[in-house]
Amino acid sequence: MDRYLRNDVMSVQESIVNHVEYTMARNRYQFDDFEAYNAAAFSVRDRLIESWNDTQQYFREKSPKRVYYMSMEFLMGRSLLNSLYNLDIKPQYTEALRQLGYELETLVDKERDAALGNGGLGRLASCFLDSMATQDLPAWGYGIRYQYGMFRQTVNDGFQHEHPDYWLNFGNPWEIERPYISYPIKFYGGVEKQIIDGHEVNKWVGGEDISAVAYDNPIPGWNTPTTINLRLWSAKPSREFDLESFNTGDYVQAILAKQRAETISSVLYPDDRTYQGKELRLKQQYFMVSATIQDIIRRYLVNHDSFDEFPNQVAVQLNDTHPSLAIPELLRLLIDEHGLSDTKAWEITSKVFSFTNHTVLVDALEKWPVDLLEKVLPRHMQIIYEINWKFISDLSQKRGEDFALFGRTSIIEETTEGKLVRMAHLAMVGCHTVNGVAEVHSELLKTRMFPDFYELAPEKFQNKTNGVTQRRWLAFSNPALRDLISSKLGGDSWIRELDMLHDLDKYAEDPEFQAQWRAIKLENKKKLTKLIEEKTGTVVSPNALFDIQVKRIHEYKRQLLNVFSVIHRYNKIKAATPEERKEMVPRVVVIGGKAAPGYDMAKRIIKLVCAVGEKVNNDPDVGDLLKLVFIPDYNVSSAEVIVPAAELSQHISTAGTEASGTSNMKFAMNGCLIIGTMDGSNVEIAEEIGKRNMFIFGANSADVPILRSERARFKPPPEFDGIVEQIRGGAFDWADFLNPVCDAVHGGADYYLLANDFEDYIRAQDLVDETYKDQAKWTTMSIKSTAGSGKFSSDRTIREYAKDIWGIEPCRRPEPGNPR
Ligand code: GL9
Repeated sequence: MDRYLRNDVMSVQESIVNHVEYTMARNRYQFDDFEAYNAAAFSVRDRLIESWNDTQQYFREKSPKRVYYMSMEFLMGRSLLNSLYNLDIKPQYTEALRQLGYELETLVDKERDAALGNGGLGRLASCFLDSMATQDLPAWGYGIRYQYGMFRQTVNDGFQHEHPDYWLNFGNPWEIERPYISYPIKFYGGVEKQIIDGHEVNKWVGGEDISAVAYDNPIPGWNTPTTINLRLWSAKPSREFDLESFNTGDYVQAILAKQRAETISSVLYPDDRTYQGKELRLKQQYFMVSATIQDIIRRYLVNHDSFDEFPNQVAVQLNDTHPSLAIPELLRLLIDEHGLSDTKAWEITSKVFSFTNHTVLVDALEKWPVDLLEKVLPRHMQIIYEINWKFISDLSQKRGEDFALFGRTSIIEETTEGKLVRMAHLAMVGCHTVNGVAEVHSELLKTRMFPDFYELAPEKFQNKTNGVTQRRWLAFSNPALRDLISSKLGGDSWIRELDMLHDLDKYAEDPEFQAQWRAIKLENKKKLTKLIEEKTGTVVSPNALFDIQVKRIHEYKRQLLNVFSVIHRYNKIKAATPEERKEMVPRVVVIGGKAAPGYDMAKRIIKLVCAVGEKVNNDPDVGDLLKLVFIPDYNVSSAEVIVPAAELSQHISTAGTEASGTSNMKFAMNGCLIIGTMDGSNVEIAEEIGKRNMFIFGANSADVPILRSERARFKPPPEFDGIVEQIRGGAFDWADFLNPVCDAVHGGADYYLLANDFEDYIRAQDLVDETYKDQAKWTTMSIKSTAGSGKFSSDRTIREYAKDIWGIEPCRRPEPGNPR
């Protein structure tokens, strides 16, 4: 297959101008930055489509086993720069645009983020797509094309406001609408026994029908001809008109009723780790699952006439339990629509699925009321009962009539308020593998979360430590550092083999290299300084130590502990003599992140950050010694500016609460030092980078339950109590509003053990200051952070999934003499 589109500057320019005129119908001599961005994006999209088509054609010819990554969230961010780099056409586009009078860098900022996710879980899915494409895996992602992604956050006088994310209002050049690829999706109705060919079968009848329409999003790999697909489903009214309501004469009402179908894919739920039993959310999950499984079966049947080969051709990874209705859905389609026996259908289904757990917080585990499932998905509820019945019978064969065990492991939980379906148990029974996302987390799954299942089927449990793509998070967002690294490693192969970064260790103490390393950091800090001023109005000095904590606001992540240490620092500055102040290391503390709209405590924490910032930033005694800023609307694009500029980043969750964390990996890659607890992937980062190159503090996960049980007898450090009193006493105003925050960490409360870890945290923070005074030492640690971060490439994670869970292999299209 020869390429059709050419990538020389002239051809690129012509293609951009053509899109201005013929796609956007604007004047080709006069268009603004947004139009220029759009035209450039359409022109890149043409190239993506070409590569996408050739890749998919090749997959069809070779027919390898494929993996489907199903996720309710994909936090993609922007595409223009990523596509230009991955297709290796950035220089031509830069030049073509320059000649037309536009600057690529300016246009890049015109793109709206695709924010179809909440945080770590959704971003992980996006990093995985990048790694699957780059490693030529026959893989597709499946999800929902939400019309409104993650809300936009503004902060007014310290209060969070949520605004709709109108990301599609000005069109989305990165997607390809496929109106002909659509599937019927049913809700409600009932189950009827019918006799077909002399067999009794269950048929799901009546109810409401809507359609799922496909939108394809090409995902190019880096330095490979492979472009894979992310297929997102959008809800549309079904084409079969509901004749009854049309015939009764109320035509307009009937149309309006149809229109409501679209609400199913309209909005992403912004709740992070608190499970809410909302009917619309259940319908979203089933909508995505049903469309996806129908699509997978259709593709499989193109070149198969029985289902025998299905498990050898299809692997499905469930990103958390959110898509776990895929298990009963595949069973339903195989049994009710394709006529397989229950036994055969189960044999196939149980070989196809695997699932990832992403949390240790019990409130986050999904449990749908049986009543709700029975109403919305009556046939699936039947199937779930059958799966459970089979599971419990097998169990009683193995273990005898151990009713306590049945109660603990049953897919159905009986509560005083009614019965619930435990989705994690459904997934555990229906999947061949379950994995945690970091070593400690995977251990907690076995010992604390699902010990019975572990005992019953230890072979199902695996660990797959998370990773991030070094392309977006280092090579593209920190180009100066990329060039410096490439100059030492003899080229850019490390962009696909991140372990090569180890070789940087050699230069960790080289003064010349250190100077270059620091100069790059300083430039990145200057860029962040601009962003901070734009977004908050606060002017900070790029010469201060940049200390960053950006992530969802959650009590377990302990942004509060960070604020307490800022107050401690403020008090110290106030008490210091002018001579002592001269010895202090100036610090800019940046906090950012969204609070779930219904999470009252998280919103009060944001208010506290802003209130303390207000006081500190305007105190003439303090000057540049300390600034505290809250950056509003933290998202993928702002992370791309923040991460390369960070010198210290905080990952300070109570041990045993953060499943993995992934931003710590991005920061470490960019030479940022970590202050953190022995939690989640910090533990493995410490193994790779060395504890002495980090600032580790606090209780470990084995201590935590003990400390909690002894808490009644624990006396918080006087300083900690002093800070609580300071807030309560109105030192930062808003005392009444902030009291509940104090109550949560005071006295017998403090579930996340802030008071227990406080003194060790302050010790670690003091060590940070001492170390920073020795810039050579700091820079050595910084270089070693980058050098030691090779393990945390999502390429490594995906290789492990492919080998240990999916059983799939790369399938790379040969390129006739053309690199791309
Ligand atoms: C999360 C975990 O809390 C993180 O520790 C983990 O790194 C990621 C990815 O595995 O998954 N689970 C989860 O529900 N979220 C995570 O970040 N939440 C959001 O995505 C907001």
